[in-house]
Amino acid sequence: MFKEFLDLGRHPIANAFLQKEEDFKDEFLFDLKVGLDTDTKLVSIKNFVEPERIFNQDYPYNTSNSFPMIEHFRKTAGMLYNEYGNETCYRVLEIGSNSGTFIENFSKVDSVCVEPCGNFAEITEGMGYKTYVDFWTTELAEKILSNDGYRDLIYAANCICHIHDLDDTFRAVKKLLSPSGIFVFEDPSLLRIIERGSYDQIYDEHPHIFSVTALNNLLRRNGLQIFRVDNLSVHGGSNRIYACHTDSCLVGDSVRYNLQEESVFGISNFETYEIFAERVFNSKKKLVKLFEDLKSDGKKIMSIGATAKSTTVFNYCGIDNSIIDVITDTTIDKQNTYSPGAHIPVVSPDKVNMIDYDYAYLGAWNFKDVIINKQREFVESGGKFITHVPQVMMFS
Ligand code: DWN
Repeated sequence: MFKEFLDLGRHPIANAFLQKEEDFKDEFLFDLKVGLDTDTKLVSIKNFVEPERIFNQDYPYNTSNSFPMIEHFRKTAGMLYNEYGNETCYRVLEIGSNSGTFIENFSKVDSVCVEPCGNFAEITEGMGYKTYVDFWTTELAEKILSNDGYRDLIYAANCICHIHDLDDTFRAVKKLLSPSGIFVFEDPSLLRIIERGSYDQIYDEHPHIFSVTALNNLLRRNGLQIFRVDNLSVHGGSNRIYACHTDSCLVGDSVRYNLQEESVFGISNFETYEIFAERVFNSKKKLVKLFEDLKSDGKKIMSIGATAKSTTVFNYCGIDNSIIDVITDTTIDKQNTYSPGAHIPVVSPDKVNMIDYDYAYLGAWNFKDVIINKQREFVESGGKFITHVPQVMMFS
């Protein structure tokens, strides 16, 4: 049974940046409500947005724009190759290959990409990787099986939690995975989100927020089994899940440890989510009050990182251009646009003189250290940062 616990109000598509002011009136909005499935323990949003509205030719999030993520994928690929690879048998498939930052570490001959966003599929095709421009389904898995054969490694980063029908997703993996193959995927951790109050990880692109507990239930009923879990620091705390065909591998201690940690934390108890919802509401009240106080003192505020996360914060908290003058982002496709829903101008960092501002809100708080390092002059001239994770605060 789906039990709702959080109502974040009306929201736009988190990455649908608007090209011009005339586009504001036609903006698509939906009710962003969140609940727990009391049977599987899966946390999901209530109203799924059709994936074609989100993942299409105009999808702007490009992993290549975040140096820490390029490094993360290089290291991940190296680790997987060293620990599970074999020179004679390593047929890879990446679901949601974006701009190719993971797959570029693997052979062009044996690797296959799946990417529904045409703009990114073109990039991996151009790099020499066979790319299916499609959504991940059992139908597609059957097609790949007949064209390209079984896969020894199926990998997906920040992608599986984007897919509505998880049973179909896992059945599709089961079909295509070689008998001794592994399915490795990483997504934000529900436990870390609740712990850190980072409700901004909830938006249209994330119809599900995964706990290891829920994944264990869902994978099992589709003939797959988790055998290892790595806790990662990326994106504010993610889990990398390793799964195999049921009974084809030994279940490691990390699985028991994570399930136990989540159980002690209360991940299956509805009360945990009611407390989280209360915390989210208080976070909004504090952030809005802080911004209002700063504005009434005549302070100038900008924001760094036009993230999907900041779309959630700005729309939930009703923060617009009267509070935040401008957002900077290093992604070319987001520059010279307006942020979804809040309609704050987004520009290249070169267009903003940081020392003209008193405060910088961290839309990309997950890259806090990298960003702060680049902003020494801002801090030396008295500038301060604002974040809401793990709590609403200012710091320099
Ligand atoms: O799962 C998802 C994750 C991986 O990426 C998606 N559903 C959408 C997206 O979420 P996000 O927009 O919250 O992701 P990031 O990785 O937090 O985005 C960081 C943004 O900040 C990028 O647009 C690049 C920008 N940036 C910047 O302007 N200056 C990043 C750094 C490090 C910087 O110094």
